[in-house]
Amino acid sequence: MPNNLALGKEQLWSRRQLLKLGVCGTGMIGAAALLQMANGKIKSIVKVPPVEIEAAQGVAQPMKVLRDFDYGTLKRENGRIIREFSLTASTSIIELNSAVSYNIWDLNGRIPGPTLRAKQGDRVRILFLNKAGHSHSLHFHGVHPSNMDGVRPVSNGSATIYEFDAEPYGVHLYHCHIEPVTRHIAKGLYGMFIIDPPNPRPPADEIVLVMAGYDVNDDSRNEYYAFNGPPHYYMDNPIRIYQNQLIRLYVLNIIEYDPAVTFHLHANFFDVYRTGMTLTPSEKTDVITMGVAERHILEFAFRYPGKYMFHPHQDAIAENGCMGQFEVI
Ligand SMILES: [Cu+2]
Repeated sequence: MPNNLALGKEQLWSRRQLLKLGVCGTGMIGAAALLQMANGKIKSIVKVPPVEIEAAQGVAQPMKVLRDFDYGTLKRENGRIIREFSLTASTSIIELNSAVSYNIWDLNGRIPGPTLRAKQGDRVRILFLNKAGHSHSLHFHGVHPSNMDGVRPVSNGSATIYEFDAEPYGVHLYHCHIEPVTRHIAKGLYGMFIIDPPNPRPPADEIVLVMAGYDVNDDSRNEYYAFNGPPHYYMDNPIRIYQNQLIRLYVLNIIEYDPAVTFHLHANFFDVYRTGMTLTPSEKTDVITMGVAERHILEFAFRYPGKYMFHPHQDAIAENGCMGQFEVI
């Protein structure tokens, strides 16, 4: 069974990559050749190790969140393509460890919310339904008119539509903007919003990491931290990646109450594409500082197999849950 699953996932991933590159239908061999023409360094299509996603994980779905991109539903209206997304806010409970549960607001039954993905210039429409028992909103980072800025409250039980052009390309985010904003974000109402450049980036194993904190005793300080939902998850369940495979991390810091954190990767250096708004890296480092809502693309490949940790180098934050590891195979 695991082998069948593995094959299925790899095929699925390859197809998704090909779809993104617009070469679907040319077949695997043709596609691989096409990639070689596009970039002399690329030897084959992207290889992604199989991921076993537990069936019922509730609101915390860290293995799914890693490589789960929501491209929306494409519709044609008045000769224009609309990329339509649906986001529903609800209430739920996340298990932070075996002893601590925490009430949160989720989006589409998960924390962080879905990673929405569009291409620069797409018309984007977000149908937002609020069933979370309190007024909320969705404020998107990017360029859009004032009335689409998502700061007006959407009362419990009602819905609204946000519509704008996806620009500029980069790694952006969306979050609730109802006061106290710190509280509304810290309780789960955030997600990543990736706008791809007109010409796609080179193929890579693309991975989403969202750093967040949890203030469970209302003292405006975080007691727990995490990547993609539950604390410490990727320490116990390392993220498997392939040796010498280009890895593209989309990293967001949405930790409230702490002014900034760093992101550090062990035994390697990464190329930094600040806010994902460039096609060439601005620097190479192994630790980068990120203020609240800052996000970057970080690229690297591992030369040697084994396990390698990643975490903020504020070690107390790492030790309270914002810590994980890659397993290079
Ligand atoms: Cu809110």
